[in-house]
Amino acid sequence: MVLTEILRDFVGAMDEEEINRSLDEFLASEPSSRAAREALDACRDGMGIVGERFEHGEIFVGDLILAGNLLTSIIERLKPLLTVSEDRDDRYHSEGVIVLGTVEGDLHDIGKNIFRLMAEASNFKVIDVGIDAPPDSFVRAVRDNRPDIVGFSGIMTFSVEAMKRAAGALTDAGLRKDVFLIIGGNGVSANACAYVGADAWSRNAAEAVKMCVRHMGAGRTASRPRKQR
Ligand code: B12
Repeated sequence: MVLTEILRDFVGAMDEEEINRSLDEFLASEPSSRAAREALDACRDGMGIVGERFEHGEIFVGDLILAGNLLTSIIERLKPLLTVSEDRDDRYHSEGVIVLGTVEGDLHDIGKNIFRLMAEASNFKVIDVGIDAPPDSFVRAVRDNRPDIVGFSGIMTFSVEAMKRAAGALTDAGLRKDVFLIIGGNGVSANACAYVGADAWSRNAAEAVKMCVRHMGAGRTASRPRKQR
């Protein structure tokens, strides 16, 4: 088994001791940032296993909290590698502004925080409205900061409805047309993207940051100069 698969299984089993041993071994091999992102993806798959175990009644909410803390500590250790990249796309520094938040009713923020970390590493300024963010908080943040991009994070099934409400609130406030709207989280899909009326969707933070960088590049033409804030 390759190390990423081992890591996925230990995260799935929430075996802290083995996770740390695998991570020690991984970091000692002086991995590239691409390898670190693959390790993180493997941990996310491991969280999928944790979710299934919860669904089957093998583990309980307290274990979800523990799993969340475990993933947060893994991210802390991988952080130095996640904020650099050998990809040409990622090295492009965009200087865009993103308003980001986990939509109303949803308390999950680990994925959102990974996206934030990676976006900041690509020189985006991120205004984070936090978790369980009502539509109004997005409207206020967009009005105050005139971002280029708005990101909705959501992982619960009902979060797609909450995203739709937040997008509707931006439209009602006359702000939707001024921003590139991207949605993310385990449950998002092309269908969800169309339903919410977003411009893009992703279940992978690194890919999503690339989309945002590309959007900034595409937006900066002579006829569409950089926003004045
Ligand atoms: C850890 C966890 C928790 C922790 C969260 C801690 C935290 N600080 O976030 C706690 C204990 C709080 C929790 C609570 C609950 N949870 Co929970 N939880 C999980 C678990 C195991 C992992 C989530 C996670 O962190 N994944 C890892 C991250 C990295 O993945 P990600 O979020 O998808 O993020 C990636 C991408 O999607 C993307 N991304 C994320 N955000 C964004 C935003 C943008 C703009 C972009 C572009 C990209 C992007 O980038 C990330 C990295 O690539 C999942 C299982 C699973 N399969 O995910 C269940 C899960 C989500 N939880 C679930 C449930 C049921 C609950 C509770 C109701 C339990 C309860 N009875 O109380 C509560 C709900 C609270 C609420 N109202 O939100 C269900 C949801 C069912 C559903 N379909 O709605 C799941 C799927 C478990 C299951 N299979 O039953 N949970």
